[in-house]
Amino acid sequence: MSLIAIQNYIGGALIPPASEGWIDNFEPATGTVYAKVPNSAATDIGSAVTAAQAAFPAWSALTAEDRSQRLLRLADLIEQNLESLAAAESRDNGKTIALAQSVDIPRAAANFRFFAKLVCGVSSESHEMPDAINYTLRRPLGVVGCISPWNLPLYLFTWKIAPALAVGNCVVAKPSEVTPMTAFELSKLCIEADIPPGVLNIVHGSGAQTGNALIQHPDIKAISFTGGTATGAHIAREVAPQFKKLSLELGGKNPNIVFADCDYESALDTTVRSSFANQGQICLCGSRIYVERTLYERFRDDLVARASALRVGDPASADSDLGAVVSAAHQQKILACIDTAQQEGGTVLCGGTAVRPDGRCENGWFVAPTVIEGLSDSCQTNQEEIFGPVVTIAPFATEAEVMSAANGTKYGLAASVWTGNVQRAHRIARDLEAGVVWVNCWLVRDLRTPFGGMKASGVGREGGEEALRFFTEPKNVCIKY
Ligand code: TXE
Repeated sequence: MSLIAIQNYIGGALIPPASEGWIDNFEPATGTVYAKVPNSAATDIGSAVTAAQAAFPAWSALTAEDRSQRLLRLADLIEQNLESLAAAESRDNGKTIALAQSVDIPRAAANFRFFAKLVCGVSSESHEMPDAINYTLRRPLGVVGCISPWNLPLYLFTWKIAPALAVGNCVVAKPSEVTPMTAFELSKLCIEADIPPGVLNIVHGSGAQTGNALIQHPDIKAISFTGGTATGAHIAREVAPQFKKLSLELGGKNPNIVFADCDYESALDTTVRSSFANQGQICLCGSRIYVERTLYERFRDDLVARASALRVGDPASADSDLGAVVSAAHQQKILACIDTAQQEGGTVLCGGTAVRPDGRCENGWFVAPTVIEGLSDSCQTNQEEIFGPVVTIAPFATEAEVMSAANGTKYGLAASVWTGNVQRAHRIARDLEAGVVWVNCWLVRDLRTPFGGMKASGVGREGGEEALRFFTEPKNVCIKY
């Protein structure tokens, strides 16, 4: 079988990397190589920036409505190709086709649609003085860089690209080299949608080579990054002396706090989802479950029963609840984290091992949904992101105790709280160190709201007008009466 050769999308054309360097692209469910990805070098990034600079004057001069029309056309095309994009995402990432069809691909279309509409309605502030008036002009930055991870490939790629383009920037974007396929498919749809050449450029390659070349390029005005916290720290160090704008969406170690007065079935159902959706590879997944002591044993036993009943297998099959994790290296990392948890004194209540399905997926990278009990709050398992289908569970006695545990990590991305007590819900939401707090729900997303983390989970916010602000430069104009 010949390998699919993924191409860069530069200046409106699909082209191979200048240096002919390639990376293997694997299908996680089977463990086989099925495509090759350009490992682009600084010259490819340079060509993309040149193309984007050439496109910028005309693109930024279009009316918001004109840009919006182009992006809406792209959203339409994503929707029209939902099935093939979902199949491609599932094959490339290991997630179930059902999840890609219901979440990833619809959300990619929604990202373009949402920002295309939002940009048509923006207004800016004015500040009046007795003898003068100030108004704020918001201008696009120029050429910006977007770097995205492998867990929600097209979803997170478009979440950055859409607002950047909507406000008139041109973009050089680098998807994860681990899951490049739907970004490649998107470049074909951009050609079909008549997105002007150079407005969006997609350059594939490793973080060390292509990603570094992108963040170093002197003509890139801003970097929007989602990925690991260590990579975010590296990018922050590199970019700060260049005075680029920087948005970082990083990891999480999110608490789920379950009080005895919660709606039990809803808390349990959602906790199963927030623990294991996408094989636990969502930065918003809850990974530390705290349950009020009076409810603890019942909730723990039901969670373990539900986790054990989840079917792990071929992501293309409608019978699978969980697919494969993204790579062999990631599977090894997750299994090593489970070993560490046991060395730290944790008891594995279910899962804890790799899964080897029969048939075509026997060599794929699967991990059983895992629940671990008996660990201290300060141990590595409860402090470091695992990013797999692994959660810990522990009882708590008081609100003060659980708040201290919940806030006791370096991360601060998301949290979910389950309680019927409205005062407590507000109090906890106020005091949790997290950029997103869900009360009696999880992953309910309104694209207008600020999205991002505090502490080691990131800097800045995406979503709604926050994203439009990030991708523009405000300028105060003062006119004397
Ligand atoms: O992410 P990386 P990795 C967490 C999760 C995971 C860990 C490592 O815990 O186990 O991070 O995952 C690009 N300059 N998350 O190593 O490397 C890279 O090519 C510029 C959380 O896969 O951060 C890819 O496009 N770019 C998370 C992107 O950064 C660089 C999602 C993310 O990859 C670069 C993914 C460099 N020097 C992992 N090095 C979330 N918050 O959603 C890498 N990249």
